[in-house]
Amino acid sequence: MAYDNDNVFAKILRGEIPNTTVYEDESVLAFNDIAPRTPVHVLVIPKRPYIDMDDFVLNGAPEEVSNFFSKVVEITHQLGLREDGYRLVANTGKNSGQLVPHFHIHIMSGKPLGEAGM
Ligand code: D5M
Repeated sequence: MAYDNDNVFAKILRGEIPNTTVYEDESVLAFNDIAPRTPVHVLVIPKRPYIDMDDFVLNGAPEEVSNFFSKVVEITHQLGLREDGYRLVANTGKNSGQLVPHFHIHIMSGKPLGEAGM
């Protein structure tokens, strides 16, 4: 499957669609989910084009992958989530219901989330 340059997160990265940025550096962008399902619902994406978690982990450079996950944790700290905790979700492929084909991690928190699901 080829990366779709017209997906919504590609448009956000090109500045064609606005977003509410909570963190940005040369390789990572984090912004609020447009339809938050929890009081804190932030999406973290690599700036380079990967379709999903599988694509990212298998085809990204090892330092790029480890840097990304370090940034995700850094962002949870920046958001003040360490003490009460948070959930990370990375929908991957058809069965997951992944809607946007640019790899992203959902950071969800702000209330007790229960056992599973989103
Ligand atoms: O989740 C894709 C997520 O992306 C979903 O929670 C809505 C969110 N989304 C869609 N469009 C936008 C924009 N424009 N800004 C912010 N968030 C957005 P998935 O894991 O693919 O199901």
